[in-house]
Amino acid sequence: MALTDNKYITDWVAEQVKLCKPDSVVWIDGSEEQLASIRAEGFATGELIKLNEEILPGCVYHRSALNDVARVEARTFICCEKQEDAGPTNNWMDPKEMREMLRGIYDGCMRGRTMYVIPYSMGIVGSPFAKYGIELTDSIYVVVSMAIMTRVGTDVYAAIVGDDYIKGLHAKADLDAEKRYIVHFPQDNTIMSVNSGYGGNVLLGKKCFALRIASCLGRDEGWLAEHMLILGVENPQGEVRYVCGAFPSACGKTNLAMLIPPELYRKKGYKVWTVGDDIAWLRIGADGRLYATNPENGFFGVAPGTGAKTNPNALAATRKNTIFTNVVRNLKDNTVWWEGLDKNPPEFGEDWLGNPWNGKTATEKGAQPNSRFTAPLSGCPCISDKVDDPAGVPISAIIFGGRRAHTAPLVFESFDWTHGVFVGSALASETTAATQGKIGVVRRDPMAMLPFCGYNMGDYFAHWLTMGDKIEERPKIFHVNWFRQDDEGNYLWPGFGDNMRVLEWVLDRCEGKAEAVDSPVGLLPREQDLNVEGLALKPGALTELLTVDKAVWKEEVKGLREFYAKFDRMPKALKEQLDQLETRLAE
Ligand code: GTP
Ligand code: SPV
Ligand code: MN
Repeated sequence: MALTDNKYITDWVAEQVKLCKPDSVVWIDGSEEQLASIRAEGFATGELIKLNEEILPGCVYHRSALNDVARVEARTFICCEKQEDAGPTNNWMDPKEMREMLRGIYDGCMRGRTMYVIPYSMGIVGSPFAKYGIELTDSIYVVVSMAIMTRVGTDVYAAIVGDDYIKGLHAKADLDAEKRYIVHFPQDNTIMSVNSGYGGNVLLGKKCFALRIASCLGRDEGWLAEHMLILGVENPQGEVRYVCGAFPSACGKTNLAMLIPPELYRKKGYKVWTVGDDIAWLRIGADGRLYATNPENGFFGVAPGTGAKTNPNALAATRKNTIFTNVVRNLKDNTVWWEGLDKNPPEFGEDWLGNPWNGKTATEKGAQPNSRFTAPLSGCPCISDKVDDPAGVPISAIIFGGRRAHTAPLVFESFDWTHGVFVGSALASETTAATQGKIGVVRRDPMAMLPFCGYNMGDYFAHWLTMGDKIEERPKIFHVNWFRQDDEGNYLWPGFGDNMRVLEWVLDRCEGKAEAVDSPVGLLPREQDLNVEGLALKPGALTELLTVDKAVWKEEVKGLREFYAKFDRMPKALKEQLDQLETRLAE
């Protein structure tokens, strides 16, 4: 039975039912009772596997299809009216044509299945900044995941006014990769996803809504939807300063957001608090400062590499009520394992494909490189007490970063907001397993938003510039690179908890307490400006980490010029920044 009498919702659901022809429709109310019965159904069909209730209470295991383990950018579309409004970095198709084609794919695709109606909120229900969505899906995995990642419940229906909600239709269909489409219609606030069961393609509140659609809303309403972590650094005086960080997929947002400072900082009383690990909605507050909220309610984090040494907080967050996707199953005690968890892989395991896997002798990886955990925010030991504050947290600094083996120094500061926007627009990173395609090739990923900006990125850069004009106390903008390597391919910087040392310089710069020197690319710390006490850096490593190689950067400028040339709508101010960088490099 429908749980709302809002005609804008019931009519739309009825239309989708007519199209997809499910055997039954279940309206999700968000209650634990209902979720438990849906999980039980998942256990019965094998879509979900219950894990060891003593060791991992409330946790389940799930596998997605072999050909369906990451986002598919080539099959992701922004179908606004005019192609130029989608811009040169998005796939586009005429919205009418796309709807027509999709109709053929969705027609009857839920026969023999149940359609679930999920009412969800991005942000605190009823808060002025919350946005609502309804996702229709034929996947139990989606239902239980959305219940972790977003705020699901009947209160969402009461909060929706008229047709002011994002409509999402997801169908697994046949999981046919050739007919897989992730499509956004920003003018109708509609998302259609078909033939996938992988999180990033099907948890429609996340990338599709909170980034692609929300970026369009932000453009129209004067705010920003960003692919950013949000963290708070508490100093020994008990004051907390907040930082946002945009790094491309699988480049360290979750890890930085949950950082545990090195002992020497902990002894002094430093702490890091997590507000968000993937998405930030940024608005200008009444006091003229920039405020960030995390629209999500959970973490959809990369499993491999998450261990007691690298990210104990993330690991702790996954010990209860978590869904593990495409990791190794330990058949002996019905738990999970992945590369980088510990040095004790299971002997009697099952790899992510479901084949027998002995971690003591295996030559192949057991977990898919983009295997993930879906865990509630509330399970994270370092979750900020501001995470549920509808006003959000005031931002002191914005950090852009990527994986660059060479080129980018450990950290630099931009000269001002406009230069900072330029630095964001120039962000590049080696590709990872988070998206289908080749891994390890450098690509431009402006503001880490290349796959997530729902409109023309030239307009998006202009929007960033305009936001800067409106913010009274602008955050300083920085660039970091934890991934610089020596000639043998070893990381020069220890990363993880030790990134605190860089955060300290960043925040001290914001308060005018730290020194910096000029370089062609921005303001750099001198070696003595970074606290490296107790670090066993290789001789010369720090010097190299803080070196700007002009020859390498001249190549970078060339690449950037090619990238900029793709845009008709590149703001003049950014083109001038590029010219100025080139001039500084020639000096
Ligand atoms: P998405 O969820 O895809 O948006 O990714 P993310 O940016 O949250 O990435 P995440 O923090 O999950 O990191 C991905 C990988 O980078 C993991 O395998 C980490 O172990 C590795 N990583 C994170 N931080 C560091 C670091 O400081 N140094 C090094 N060397 N590796 C890191
Ligand atoms: C990313 O790829 O940036 C992610 C994971 O955060 S997904 O939700 O799959 O997009
Ligand atoms: Mn992400």
